[in-house]
Amino acid sequence: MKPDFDLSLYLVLDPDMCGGHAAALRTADLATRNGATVVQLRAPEWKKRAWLALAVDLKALLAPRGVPLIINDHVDIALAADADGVHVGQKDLPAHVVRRLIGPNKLLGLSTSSLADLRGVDADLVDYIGVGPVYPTGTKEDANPVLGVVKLAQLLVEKPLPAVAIGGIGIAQAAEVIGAGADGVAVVSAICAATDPAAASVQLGATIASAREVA
Ligand code: TZP
Repeated sequence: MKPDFDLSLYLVLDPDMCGGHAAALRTADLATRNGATVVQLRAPEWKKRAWLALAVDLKALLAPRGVPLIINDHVDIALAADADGVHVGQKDLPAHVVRRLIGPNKLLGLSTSSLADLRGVDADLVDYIGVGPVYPTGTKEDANPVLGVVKLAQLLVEKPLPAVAIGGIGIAQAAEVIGAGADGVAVVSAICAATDPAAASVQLGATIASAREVA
């Protein structure tokens, strides 16, 4: 069976930004004890052996907490670590291929950044979408053009699936993207580069929860 998932506070874990394998595990531990609801491992600069070692450790940490572990892009690592799902971009393997490889019981997320991307989502194959970048970000060098919150809201009207907003989101932006219709907030630097990842997670989680009450 597919795991339940709650997109509210979606941590995209960049182990280099955290300070390496051990520091990334610690960040994931602190974040998920303090409100993060999903962890995606994304290590664009890492060799697969290192990805796998961290993915296995993350799975052992997160599974008892019921927090899904998603692997960015690499289906083989997701399967080898028995992660809960895979997240792909528009230029990665197509959703129908990933779904065939991972089977029916794992989560599949897809990045989108335009109306054309949204309209291309097959909601029978994909479980959730990422939408962004909403704001300027220094984390992803090849990020698409910034959408801004008005365009985000326009795109989210068309969302075929639960959607998490990403790109340049911190505590100051979280309420705005929830108000624009996002089901959750995906962050890299707001937690991985925080001096206190636990406090950052608590503040993000509280901001998202109160924004939802008024949305
Ligand atoms: N995809 C779109 S923007 C982005 C990704 C992975 C990076 C977001 O990082 P940050 O630090 O939360 O702006």
